Amino acid sequence: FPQNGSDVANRKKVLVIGGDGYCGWATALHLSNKNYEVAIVDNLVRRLFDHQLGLDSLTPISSIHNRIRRWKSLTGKDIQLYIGDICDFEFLSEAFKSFEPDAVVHFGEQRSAPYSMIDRSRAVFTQHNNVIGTLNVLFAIKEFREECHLVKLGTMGEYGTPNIDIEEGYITITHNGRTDTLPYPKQASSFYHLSKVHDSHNIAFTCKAWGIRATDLNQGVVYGVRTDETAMHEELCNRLDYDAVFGTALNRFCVQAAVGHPLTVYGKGGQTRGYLDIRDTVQCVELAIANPAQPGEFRVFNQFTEQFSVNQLAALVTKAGEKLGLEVQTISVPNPRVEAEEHYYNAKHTKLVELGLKPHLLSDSLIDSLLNFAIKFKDRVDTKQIMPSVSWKKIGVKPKTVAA
Ligand code: NAD
Ligand code: USQ
Repeated sequence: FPQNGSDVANRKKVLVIGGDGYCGWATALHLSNKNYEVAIVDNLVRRLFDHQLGLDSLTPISSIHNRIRRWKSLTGKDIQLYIGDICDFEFLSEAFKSFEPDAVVHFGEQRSAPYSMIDRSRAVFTQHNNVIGTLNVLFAIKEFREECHLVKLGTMGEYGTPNIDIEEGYITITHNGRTDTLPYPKQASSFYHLSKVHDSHNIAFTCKAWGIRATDLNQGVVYGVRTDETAMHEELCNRLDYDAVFGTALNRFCVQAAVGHPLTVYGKGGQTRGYLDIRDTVQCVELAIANPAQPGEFRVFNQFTEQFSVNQLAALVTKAGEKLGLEVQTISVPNPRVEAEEHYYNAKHTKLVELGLKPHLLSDSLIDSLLNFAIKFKDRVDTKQIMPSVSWKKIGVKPKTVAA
């Protein structure tokens, strides 16, 4: 589908940092399909973590080069590729100057809480990679592309689990007779989640000081694997992590059910979080780009569609598994994390809905399809990677391996 010159000139240019990862790959394809001009920045460190820790995606994934070639052959659309580390400011500057983005979507961080709690060096790597990477993006926008809108992936985990309702970014407080609207208190509970808190503060400050326009998407836990675009060809298939370091709750439970491993509920299982389908991740990011923040505005959206406790997820997967003839057991695993296991949780999430989000709520059919996906690839599952091996309390300075 060749583009004529004026079309190309009018298309919004979006730089997707972390575009080879789970959320980033799905988003890059979605935006390209929606006729945005897309470039991916990634240093492929996520693939390196797999090699270093002996892990692998449930689904076989193609190299980033083959992914992009396949996309071009199927749709005629180009995705540009900049391989490099955003902590390297010279590399990032060149990518900015050559692509001239109108929006930057920043997924490019070390995103696993357990990874950040393996040992001192991984804790330091996580905070350095995430905080300095984001600072560099802020400086690049200031220096080369002042009007560019930053859409930054934050996390619902920045708020922790307070005993009051969680607002979207800000809370209005009356104290000693005076009232102000202030950033909502942050109580993160891993070095990873804390890196997101530090990012949010740096972004808020630069919006105020330099007039940068930014949207912080405090995303909940993502589940699912297929999006319209990644389902078009096996070479476009997304990654699906099920191991105890990078796998997240519902995705892990579906893979565990498929291979006959008991579902690993940590502690009492009352831990409640916001969750969303990966098809809604791509929708939310597109909505944020299509409706940019104003210059100087630091906008915060809570990006999830439903809340579940870990016990509720285990019950849903058990029911869906039984329908498919699987015998699903659940075990209570001593909690490797330090977190509340029974708590109040009620988080607002209306701003993206106001912008037009049409959520894909968790349904039996989604769990069925995720389970069937897991069954299809069950021979690729290394069951030794399922039980948690990273402890929040036992973290120390000594370099650790996490092999079973
Ligand atoms: P992912 O690890 O699959 O993808 C992140 C990508 O960023 C990887 O491809 C990695 O190679 C790249 N990257 C990391 N550091 C980089 C650097 N310094 N320079 C260039 N590239 C770099 O993670 P994901 O699950 O796709 O998450 C994406 C973002 O969304 C993260 O910021 C994460 O914190 C956030 N998020 C994810 C979830 C979830 O459930 N997966 C939930 C909430 C928020
Ligand atoms: N949990 C279990 N059993 C498991 C795995 C997890 O009980 O086998 C529990 C955890 O203890 C925790 C909850 O489920 O209470 C969620 O854990 P998770 O591993 O699914 O998610 P989390 O560590 O919070 O991190 C993931 C992503 C991260 C993102 C975050 C969004 O890896 O990038 O920021 O979800 S949120 O949880 O809203 O902060």
